[in-house]
Amino acid sequence: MCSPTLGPVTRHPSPLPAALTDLRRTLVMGVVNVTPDSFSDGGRWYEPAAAVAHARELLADGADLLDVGGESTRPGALRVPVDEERRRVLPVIAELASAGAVVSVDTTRARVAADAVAAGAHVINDVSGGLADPDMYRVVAETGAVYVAMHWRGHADVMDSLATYDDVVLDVRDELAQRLDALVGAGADPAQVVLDPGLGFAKPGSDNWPLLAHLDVLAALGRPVLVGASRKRFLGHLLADADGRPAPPERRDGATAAVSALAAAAGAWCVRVHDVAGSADAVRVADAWAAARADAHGSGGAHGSGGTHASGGRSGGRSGGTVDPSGTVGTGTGAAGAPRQDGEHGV
Ligand code: PMM
Repeated sequence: MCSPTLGPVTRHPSPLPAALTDLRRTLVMGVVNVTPDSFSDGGRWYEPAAAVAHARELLADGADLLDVGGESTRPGALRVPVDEERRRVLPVIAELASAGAVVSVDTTRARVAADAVAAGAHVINDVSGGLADPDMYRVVAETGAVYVAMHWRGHADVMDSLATYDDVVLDVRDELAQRLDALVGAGADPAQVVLDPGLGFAKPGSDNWPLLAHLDVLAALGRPVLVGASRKRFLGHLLADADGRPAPPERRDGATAAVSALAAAAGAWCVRVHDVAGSADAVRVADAWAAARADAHGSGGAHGSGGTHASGGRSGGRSGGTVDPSGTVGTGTGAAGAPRQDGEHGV
């Protein structure tokens, strides 16, 4: 599990518009939280018009797709009634989709997912990986939409008490493998599925770094990987001040962009972020780096450092090259995280 060697590659899930699948680099998903209480931006874009305006800014900053959510997942958050969740997200999704944006719906509810796809969403992003709603996999199979299955152990009000692992990387991998099997058993096409380690969800700070450092272990399940590190608590702890006070969410965007670059270098399919501009730059840096490495020395490199990130050619968009269609993904670097000390809310 701890091998730094490169693993198998994954490409885009399907179906997605060619404007995205033509891209070889890691995609950037911009977060549009239509909630009064999300941990890093709660309330700022609660009204549909404000959410749409914010989403347009994210597109201008370089977002490849937009993730629209109507229910906060911060630790301790209470459930939102299903009709309230629908009221929040559906008008925003419909407007963005009709304007040509590629939209994802961040929901754990089958009813909301089905309605969102009918309103134009291409992707169902389910932080529960299907565990919160027994009807979700039927909707995934029937709609044929791309489905992000995140690692999850329980709702926000209880998740901090469920963070016990023998080996966090292997346990998360095995639980995601079970989700993948269950999806296929319910009639979904594996090509629809993206896997996500669920950073911060039932994971204290110290558990998030091994998951990032071993994205190759998740990628070995044969599906694209999405990384959602943006502004999370473990980054706040990493950047704590001299008195040990975690950096506040608005101070975590530089670290988020650094994770995006490293995740892209490790072959992640997509990064989900609040500050799109920083990560849009970061994935392009990772891409240019990998392409230059491949161009100068070819896959496997004359300099023998084990790099095998061939560019796969440049096509579409502003760059090419991170996710190698014939090659490999690698690992990032590890570091020690700190346990939660402050009662702060936020994944
Ligand atoms: N994190 C949050 C919400 N949705 N979806 C995926 N797939 N992966 C994540 O890590 C993830 C997510 C955390 O909440 P936020 O929207 O307030 O950042």
